[in-house]
Amino acid sequence: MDALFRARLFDTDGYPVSAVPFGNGHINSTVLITTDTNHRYVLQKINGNVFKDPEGLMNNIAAVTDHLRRKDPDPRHVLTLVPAKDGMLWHTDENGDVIRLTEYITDSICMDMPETPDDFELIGSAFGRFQLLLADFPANQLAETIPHFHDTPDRYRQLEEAIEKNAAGRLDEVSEEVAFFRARKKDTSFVTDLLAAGKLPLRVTHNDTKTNNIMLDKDTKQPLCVLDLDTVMPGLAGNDFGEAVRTGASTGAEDEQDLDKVSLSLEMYEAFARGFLSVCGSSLTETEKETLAMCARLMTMENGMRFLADYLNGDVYFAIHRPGHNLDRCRSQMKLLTDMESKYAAMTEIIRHL
Ligand code: GN1
Ligand code: MG
Repeated sequence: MDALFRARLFDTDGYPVSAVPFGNGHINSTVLITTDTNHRYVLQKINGNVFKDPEGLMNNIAAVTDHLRRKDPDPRHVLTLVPAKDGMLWHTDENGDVIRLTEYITDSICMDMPETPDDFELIGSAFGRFQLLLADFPANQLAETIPHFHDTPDRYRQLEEAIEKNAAGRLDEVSEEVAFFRARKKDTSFVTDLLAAGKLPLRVTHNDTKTNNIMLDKDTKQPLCVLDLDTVMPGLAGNDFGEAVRTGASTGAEDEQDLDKVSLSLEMYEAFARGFLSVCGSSLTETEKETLAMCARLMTMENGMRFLADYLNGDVYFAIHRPGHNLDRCRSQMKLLTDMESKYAAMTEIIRHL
């Protein structure tokens, strides 16, 4: 997209004069815009292959951010959409792609991985707070932006479909990976069965609680603002817990090629759990708390299966930055999951203890 040209369609403070790629997201394309008055904004093109109802998605974000702003009006604490000059909250370009502009959170950083347990405890409390602030948001007002997003059995089915199609002709290379997930098929329905049996409540959740989806103050590293609200929709509290643990409590990057570096840090896990539960623990049911550790395994397995399916499909979903990138991501999730399985007793004990 011609980012500067797009940014100029919005009601900015000053005239947009520079545009540089921004962030490490795998889905939307993101650009940092600066105007001649030195005001900064974030411009994003919503990936229409992934989000089939971008207008429903934008209405979700407008409603959710309004709700959050009523509870905490600090502009660094909640994402602010900048309207287009025609008064719309987004711009639809000639290809039908939806483009949005948000205020840049001043003096902030984001980390792909937390550096210390203290960082991660704070991030845990921020995601816990996010969930708590949305506890009274009417969930039926939210569009389901990606149906079956954390339906792990359905993710398994999609992997089998990708294996069957073998669209990119890569199946021969990945027999070990395929066997790994097939051996764990029975685990996939652990929480969806509880949900179907009415034993877990649906809440308004974030659903993509990667560490880099939160902005921190650049000096104090205090969490400021939760980003990437595209998947805010009804979901399970445990999945927000699990997805954060997957990214922040791993000792290696999501795409680490040296698998010796990838393991679960119980210290980081405990720090996150402490932060998360200190804020929203009292609002969770006993069953929800009992599923938290398993949700960390499930989110790791789910992402591993998604990366493998995308590799088989020819890298059509996640942005890749080198050949085999999705396979590297898949393998690091497999290593992390194996380590979580061996530490599962300790993981559940930590939750019980907290
Ligand atoms: C995507 O947009 P980003 O990079 O924060 C993905 C998540 C995956 C994650 C894996 C809408 O998140 O579900 O867990 O990549 N988002 C969507 O890194 O599919
Ligand atoms: Mg992101």
